[in-house]
Amino acid sequence: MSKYINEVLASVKEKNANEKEFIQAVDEVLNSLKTVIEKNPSFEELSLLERLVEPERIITFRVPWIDDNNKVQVNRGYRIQFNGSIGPFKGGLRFHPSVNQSIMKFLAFEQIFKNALTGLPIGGGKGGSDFDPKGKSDMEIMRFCQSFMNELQRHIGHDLDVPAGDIGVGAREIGYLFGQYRKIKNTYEAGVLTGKGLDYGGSLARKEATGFGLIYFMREMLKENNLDLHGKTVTISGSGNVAIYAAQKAIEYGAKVVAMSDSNGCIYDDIGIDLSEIKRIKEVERLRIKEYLNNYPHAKYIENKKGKTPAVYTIKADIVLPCATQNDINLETAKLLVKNGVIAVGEGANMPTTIDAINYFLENNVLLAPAKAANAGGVATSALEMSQNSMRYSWSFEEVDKKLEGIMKNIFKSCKDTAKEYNLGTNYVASANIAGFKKISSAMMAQGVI
Ligand code: NDP
Ligand code: 2IT
Repeated sequence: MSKYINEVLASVKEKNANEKEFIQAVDEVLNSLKTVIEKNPSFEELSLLERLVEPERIITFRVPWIDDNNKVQVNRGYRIQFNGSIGPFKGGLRFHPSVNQSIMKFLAFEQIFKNALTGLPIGGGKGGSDFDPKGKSDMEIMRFCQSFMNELQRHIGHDLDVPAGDIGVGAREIGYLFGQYRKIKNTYEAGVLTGKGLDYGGSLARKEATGFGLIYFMREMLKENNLDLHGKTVTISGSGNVAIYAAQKAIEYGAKVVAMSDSNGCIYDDIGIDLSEIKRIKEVERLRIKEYLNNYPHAKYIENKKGKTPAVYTIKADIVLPCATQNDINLETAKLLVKNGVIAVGEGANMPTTIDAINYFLENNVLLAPAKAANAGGVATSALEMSQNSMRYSWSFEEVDKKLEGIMKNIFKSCKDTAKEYNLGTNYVASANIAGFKKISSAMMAQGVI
């Protein structure tokens, strides 16, 4: 690695010593950039990397709300506005008890590169709260969202920062957040949030976009390597928004999805999972995945064991799609997957694979579709939602889906072309980082020392 990169990385580790996820995300990106940095001495002269790893702004705030027992609860809210050089800050909101500043910063940092790869004018941001939506009533969710927006509204806007969903935040939460924003601001600013309901400015195909986009990317990556999805066995970690629509598109392309999971465990259905039942359990009833066995008693439920490989990864598959959370696949899990013959891994989640596991996959010729590229379909379609809001117009499902497919094909092409230019073989992890970095660095350099 170049001396400059080493120095910046050392300083990131020192300054953010307790932010292990953020350090991991920076480490992975900076490690990919050696050749690019060495070719451009002006990056060091103008401290470009030091600026790139420092968020433009971090906002943290108190979120007090009243639960159904009239008890006052307090959570911590965040919005990280990491890099606005190519457009308004853009990225999801995550509501999960594990949320902390490190997780927010890693997500916002990755979002910069992902958003650049889409080719659309969106900067990188992320936000959320350590609020746990599990077991909360609908009214508790609403009161929490309203209180969260009471503060967040000061910091967002359709030309400033545009949040959307992520773990624990879907159409219901976006609805409550949007309602509160509209009430406080007394204006109909549709493009301030994306992932809205279809009745009030949402885009068709946004719900499906991350999962569909992941499979479009996977299709392109497999095609480039003379493979396809047809007849392949697929396992998916997670059963939320990304997992469900990745499963739908994979099934449409002739793959057989045999396992899906939630944080408690996985279901294994060797005939192929009935996705309409998963949608009922997760999207409508909001129940645990093991409920699947009630109507499909031939299926198996395997519970996760603390500290052990998540159950879903113990099942043999050709294609594995981590669509749950970060660091889901560590080295031990990667070794098991390789032993079981995996040919491709598609990262629907953000940073689902640890750095040593990534390296192990690459050394063992597993095709790896990296999150920043492969799951960019969600945010890209969010940007299409913003366009439609600005036009006060909406496109059909087919129109949006076609644009999404085109965007994912372009993203794969830039990963492929960059891999070729830098002699990276099929290391799309590095090539996605380089392709994203090129666009951001060029915009930052053009805009002076900011
Ligand atoms: P959802 O809340 O809809 O679903 C999350 C799924 O992941 C659930 O099945 C959940 O299980 C599981 N999960 C969450 N946290 C953990 C954990 N700590 N351990 C094990 N399982 C967990 O979220 P999304 O589908 O929207 O997001 C999934 C991933 O995709 C995230 O990494 C997100 O950042 C990423 N992503 C999302 C995009 C989007 O448009 N929504 C776009 C790009 C990336 P349980 O219900 O038991 O918690
Ligand atoms: O990680 C992500 O890209 C998202 N959660 C989607 C962000 C968005 O603004 O649609």
